[in-house]
Amino acid sequence: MITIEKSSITKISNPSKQEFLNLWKQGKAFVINDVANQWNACKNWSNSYLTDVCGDNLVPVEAYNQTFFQKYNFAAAEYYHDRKQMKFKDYINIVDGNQKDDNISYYMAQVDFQKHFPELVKDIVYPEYFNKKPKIMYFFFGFSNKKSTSTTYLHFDDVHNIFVQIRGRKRFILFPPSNYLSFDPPIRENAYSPAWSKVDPVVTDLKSYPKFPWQDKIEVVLEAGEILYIPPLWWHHVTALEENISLTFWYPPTIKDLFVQKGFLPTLLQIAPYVIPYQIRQHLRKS
Ligand SMILES: O=C(O)CCC(=O)C(=O)O
Repeated sequence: MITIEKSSITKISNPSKQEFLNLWKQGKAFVINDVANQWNACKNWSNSYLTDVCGDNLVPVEAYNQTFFQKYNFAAAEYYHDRKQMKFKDYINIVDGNQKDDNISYYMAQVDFQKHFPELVKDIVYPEYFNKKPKIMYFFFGFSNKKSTSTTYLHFDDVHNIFVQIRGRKRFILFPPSNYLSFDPPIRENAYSPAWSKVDPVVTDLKSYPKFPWQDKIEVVLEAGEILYIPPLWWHHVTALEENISLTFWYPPTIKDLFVQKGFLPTLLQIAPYVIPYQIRQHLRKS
C-alpha cells in the first residue's frame, strides 16, 4: 500500500531577481509572497469597482454542459459550447448566483487581459523576473456554488507561468513531469490535446491507474496576494475554493532555458514524439 503524502512547496518572500532565478533554475514550482499583495489590483478589484470601471466591456466566457464540473471528464470538447460573449457585468451577476437556469455552467477563463480589460492594466505591475514582458496575460474569474465549481482539469503548458491570485483562493494539484505515459494522456484519441491527462488527481485511484505518480502529488492552496511559479511541462489541476480572480503571465522558454532549468530538456525530449505530431495535425487542420 502506498501512503500519499501531500508534498510541501517552497515559499519565498519578495525575492530579488537573483533570488528568484536561483530558485527557478531548480525547475520546481514555488510560491512568492509579499509582492502582488501590494498591487492596486489586490486592493481595489471588488465586484462593484469592476462593474463601474469595465462592466460594459464585452468578454468571452467558457460555457459547458451543466455536468462538466460535477463529473470528472478530461474530454472538454464533448461538454463544450462556443465561448459566449457577454457584458462583464452580466458575468459578475452569474458569479453572484443570479444565473437564469439555462443548463450551462460558465467559467471566465483564459481571457486576454490587455485586450478585454485595458482599463485595469494600470492596477498591476509586470513581474520583472525574466527581463522581458510576458507574451500574454490571462484573466480568470471563477467561483464555487451549489451549481458549479470552476475547475481546470489536469494538463500542462509549455511556458513559464507566473500565476497571480488577486482575490479569493484556488486549490492547485501539481505534479512534476515524470514518465509522460503514466499520466494517461489521450494520445490515441486524435481530437484531444496530448497535454491533458485522463486521470482525476483529486481522488487517488491506484486500482485504475497503478502507474500514475500519485506519490508526487503537491497540493497548494493559493491565497489572495500570493504568486505561484509553475515551470513549463508541470502538470496542474486547478479548482476554485470560492469566488476568485487570477491573472497569469506567460513567458515562452528560450533555447537557453532548455539547458539552464533543471529537468526541462529531458522532459521535452520525452513528450516531443507525442506532442509534435498533434501540433502538426492541428496546424494542417487550420491551414
Ligand atoms: O486557474 C485555472 O483555472 C487554470 C489556470 C491554468 O491552467 C494555467 O494558468 O495554466
